[in-house]
Amino acid sequence: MKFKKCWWKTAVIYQIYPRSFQDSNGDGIGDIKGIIRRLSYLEALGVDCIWLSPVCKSPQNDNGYDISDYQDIDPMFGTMDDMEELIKEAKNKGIGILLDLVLNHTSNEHRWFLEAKKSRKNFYHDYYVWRDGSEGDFPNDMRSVFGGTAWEWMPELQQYYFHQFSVKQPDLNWENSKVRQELYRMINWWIDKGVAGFRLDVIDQIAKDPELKVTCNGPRLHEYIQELNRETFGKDNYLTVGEAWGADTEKAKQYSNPDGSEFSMIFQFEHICLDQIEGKEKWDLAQLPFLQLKEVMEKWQKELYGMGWNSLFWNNHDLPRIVSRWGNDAEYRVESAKMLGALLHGMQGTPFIYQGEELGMTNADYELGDYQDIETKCFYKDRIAAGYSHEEVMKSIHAKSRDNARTPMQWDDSKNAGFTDGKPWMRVNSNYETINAAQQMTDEHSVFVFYQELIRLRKRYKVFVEGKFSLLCREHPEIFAYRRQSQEEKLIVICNFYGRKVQYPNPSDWKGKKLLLSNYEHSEESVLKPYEVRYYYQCCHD
Ligand code: TEU
Ligand code: CA
Repeated sequence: MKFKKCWWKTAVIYQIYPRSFQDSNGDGIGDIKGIIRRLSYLEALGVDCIWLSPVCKSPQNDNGYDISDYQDIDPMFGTMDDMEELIKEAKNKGIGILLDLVLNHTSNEHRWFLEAKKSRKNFYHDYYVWRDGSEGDFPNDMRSVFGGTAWEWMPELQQYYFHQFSVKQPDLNWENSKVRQELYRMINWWIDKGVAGFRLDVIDQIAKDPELKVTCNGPRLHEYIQELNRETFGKDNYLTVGEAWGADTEKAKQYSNPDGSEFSMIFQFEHICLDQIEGKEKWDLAQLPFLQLKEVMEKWQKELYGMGWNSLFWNNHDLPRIVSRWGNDAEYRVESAKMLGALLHGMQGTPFIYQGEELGMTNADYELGDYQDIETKCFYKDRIAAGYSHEEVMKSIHAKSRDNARTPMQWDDSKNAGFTDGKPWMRVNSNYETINAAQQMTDEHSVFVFYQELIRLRKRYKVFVEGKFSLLCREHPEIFAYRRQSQEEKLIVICNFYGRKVQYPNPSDWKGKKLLLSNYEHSEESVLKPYEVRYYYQCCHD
């Protein structure tokens, strides 16, 4: 046993999207050597682990989520030696590396697929999901997440293969035990390299059953996950987090069962899907229903208490920037970025910070031609073909494109924000001269210093990890407030979620408690300023 039981309950994770983090060789693309160079920045922030988005060999059709060799590093990112050095150097700083495992599909350039498509009799053919048919007559009407049909015709085999994502991401056939065993061998190989855990890409889609038109939560899903656990990371207390868009709280309890039979935790997306028209796509924008946000957060906090474990996140490489989304990235950028951070970090679970979130980085200020993401490009084509206007479509893209998260990291105010000496693969946000790490590391009022403090507080007071959650001011249309309570400690979190001053209805909630943290220098006691947040704390022994 290398890892202490449940060590990840006190951990804070930082997600790196390698392409956009730090370039070291001037080709305009972030790489592993670049990450190594910035480890001391992460050490200063105080995080325990890095979740590294995929760096394995890939044709980069979906920025590395299309893997052509799980046991090699893409030359764009460096070499296996670089990767080993990263693992070692990070460990020296007390930082673990979480590998992103893409087990639902491979690239169509993976050796297995190249073999599989040679003939129906090939050993690897059954590694993927095939259906007989005739050209143009699809096996059924299942759709790809990136638009269009999920079936691709292979004339040489007179068969279709199944892809939930792009045509270049054929789905693996988990029903074939050889596929599973091969993946387990690969994972154990990475375990031997000294990683601290794994993030499992779209793990709830591995047990698909096209016959039943099922992708999420297929009949054999938990059987597969438990086997995966037993054969690989279950042998020690690795941190594992499964991406599960289809999870409700009941399923989450099973995934994060304290008996350790599946994962440490999952990413669920109920809160993330609130600002879209119900039953439609993320692109179909709706106002955030604030009372519902409180309800959803409360439900997850309560239901998993003692029964499982939550991950806490606002951002990742697929999501728009939270400060632009539910904060105010103009007038109150700093205040609202801090408030949103503190709102989340006061809850029970393991917090994930996405690169640049700790700086209050904003959505991309892009024109159509600047966007690179395959999902955004497919969406634009589909909607224009469906008769939407350019303006309407661009409004959705500005709000929800995955590229909002993928603009290069803003390190300093030099050319290209210090991200690269060359031409960046994607345009740097033009606000880098005012929003950058160098400035914020020396400014005691910065978002960065505030995040440092959030991490420090979580390490210092057990109530952040253990306290039981109860919602305060339930019906209040502008205030998000809650209490965390453990045997010995109490924490009160008070947030003004909007840009107007508001009277806090029950100042007695914080009577006799110490102000631990706030995003304003002077508080007006019972009045909350725009996006104001306060932590109040009390220990029974005081
Ligand atoms: O994302 C899963 C997924 O379903 C996303 O495509 C999601 O629906 C979309 O981003 C919301 O806009 C994971 C990875 O995080 C993503 O980057 C990959 O593209 C995808 O899997 C395929 O591997
Ligand atoms: Ca590079």
